[in-house]
Amino acid sequence: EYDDADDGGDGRTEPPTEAPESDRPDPDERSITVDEPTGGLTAGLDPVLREQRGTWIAWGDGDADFDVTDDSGCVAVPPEDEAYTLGRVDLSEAAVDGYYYGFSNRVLWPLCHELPHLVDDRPTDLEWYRRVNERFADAVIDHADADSVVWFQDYHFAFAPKLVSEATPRSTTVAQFWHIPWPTPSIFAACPARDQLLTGLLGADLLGFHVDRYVTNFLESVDRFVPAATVDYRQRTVEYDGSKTQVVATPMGVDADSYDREARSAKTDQNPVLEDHDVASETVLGLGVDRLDYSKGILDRLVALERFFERNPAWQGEFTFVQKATPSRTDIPAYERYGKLVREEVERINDRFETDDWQPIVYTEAYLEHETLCGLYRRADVMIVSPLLDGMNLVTQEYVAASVDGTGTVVLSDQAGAHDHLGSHALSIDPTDVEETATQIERALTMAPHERHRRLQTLRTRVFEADLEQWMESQFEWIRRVQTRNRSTVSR
Ligand code: ADQ
Repeated sequence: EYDDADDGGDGRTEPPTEAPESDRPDPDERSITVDEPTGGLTAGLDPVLREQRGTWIAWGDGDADFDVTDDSGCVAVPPEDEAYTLGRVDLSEAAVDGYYYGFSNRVLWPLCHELPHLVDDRPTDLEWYRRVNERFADAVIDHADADSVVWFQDYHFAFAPKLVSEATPRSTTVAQFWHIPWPTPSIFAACPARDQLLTGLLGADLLGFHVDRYVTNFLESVDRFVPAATVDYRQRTVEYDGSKTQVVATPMGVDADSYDREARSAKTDQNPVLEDHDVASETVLGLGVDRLDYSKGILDRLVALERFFERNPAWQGEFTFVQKATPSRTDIPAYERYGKLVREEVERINDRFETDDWQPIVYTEAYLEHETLCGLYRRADVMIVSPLLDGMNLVTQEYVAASVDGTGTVVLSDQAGAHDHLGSHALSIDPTDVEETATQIERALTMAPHERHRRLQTLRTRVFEADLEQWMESQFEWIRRVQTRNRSTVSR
C-alpha cells in the first residue's frame, strides 16, 4: 500500500497514525492495495520507475504487510504487472518524532524558510536525523550497483548522499533535489551541524533546486563554511574531497494537461465547498489553497483581505474569498499555534463584515476531492498565493492550468519560486505589505478583460511548456551529463 492522500501531492507523506487494534485487517485477509495519489511528484516518478524497473525506497508504516515482502523487505508493485520494487524503511515512533517532527521540520524547515526565530532544536533530534539518514543510505546501498542512479528527494536527506557515494563505486550516480528554499549564508550560519550538512550534500554528483536564488545561496554557503571546497560560480560546481557536485536550477512543473482536463469536466455550478457555505452563483470568487503552514503567509493574506474590504465597501456582498487550508505537522507547537491564529483571524474578519446572506471569507480544512479542487480553481476569478518564502509553489501552476475559461488572475508573492519561474504576468506582491496586497486584489478584480486574458495566456503557455514531464526530462538530462563526466574521471 502506498497511500499518499495526505502528502499534498508532492510525495511527502505525513507519518501514519496507528489504526486501533480492532480496525486492523485480519492477517489472513491482508493484501497489497495500490492507491495512486493525484498529481505531484509521485505522478512523475511512477512512470520513470516502471520504465527503468527501478527501486523506490520510502518511509514505511511499521504496521505494513511485511509477510508479503521478499527477504530484503521489498515488494514488487503494482500488483498487476510488478514493474518496480518498493522498499520500505520502518521507523519507530521515537524516530519519526526526532527525525520528521524534529530536525526536519523544527529546524531545517523554518531555517530554510528564513524564519530562524521558529527553530526549535531539541537535544536528540539531530541524532535521530543522522540515524534515519544512515538507515535510508544502508537500504539504498543494498540495492545500488555500479550503474545505478540514486535520486534522493528533499531536505529529509542531507546526510545520505555522502554516505551512499562513499559506499558505492565512482560510476554510481548520486543526485538530490531540494524542494524547499536554500537560505542566505547569514541565516544558514545558525544551522546545527551546518558544516556536516553541507558536506553531506556535497556527496551528491548533482544537486537540484527550483530557482537560481537558492543555487546562489547554496554556493555562497559552501564558500563560506567549507573552506576545503572550491566553488566555481560560473559553472555552478563545487569540488570537494576529490569529487565534483554540479548544482542546477530546474524549476518543477505540474501535470498541466491533467489539471486542464479535470477542470473542463468539473461542474462549476455545483461545487460542494460553495454549496456547503451558500455562496451565491454570481459571487466573484477569490481562492487560496495551502497546507496550514506558517511559511505560506495565510495570516498576512487575511489581513490584506480585511484591508481590501475596508477600502472597497462596494465589494462587500459581491466578493467572497475561499481559503482551503490542509492541516499539516500538527504535532509541532508552531503549527498548532499558527492554525489557531488563522481560525481566529477568519472569525474576526467575518464577524466584522458578514451579513445575513454573505460571508467575506469561507474557510475550510475539509479534504477535497481532486475534481472539487479543480472545479474551484476553474471557478475562481482571482487566486492569491502569498507565501513568505516558498521553494516553488505548485498551487499557482495548478490554478493556471485549470483556468480554462481564460478569466483567472494570479496575485503572487515575489518570494515564491513560482514568481521567478512564471515572471511578471502575475500581479506581484511583497507578501508582508498589506496595502500593496490589497491594491493588487483591487487591480485583479477590476482588470480589463483583454489584459486579464493576455496575462493568463502567457502564464498558461509557460505552465504547459515547463510541465512535470519536462522537469523529469531535465533531471535525467543532467543525470546523464554527470554520469558521462564521472565515467571519464578516476575512481573515487
Ligand atoms: P508544499 O509546501 O506542500 O510543497 P505546494 O508546492 O503548493 O506546497 O504543493 C502543495 C500540493 O498539495 C499541491 O499539489 C496542491 O494541489 C495539494 N493540495 C493542497 N491542499 C489540498 C487538498 N485539500 N486536497 C488535495 N490536494 C491538496 C513543497 C515545497 C514547495 C514545492 C513543492 C514541490 O514547499 O515550494 O513547490 O514541495 O517541490
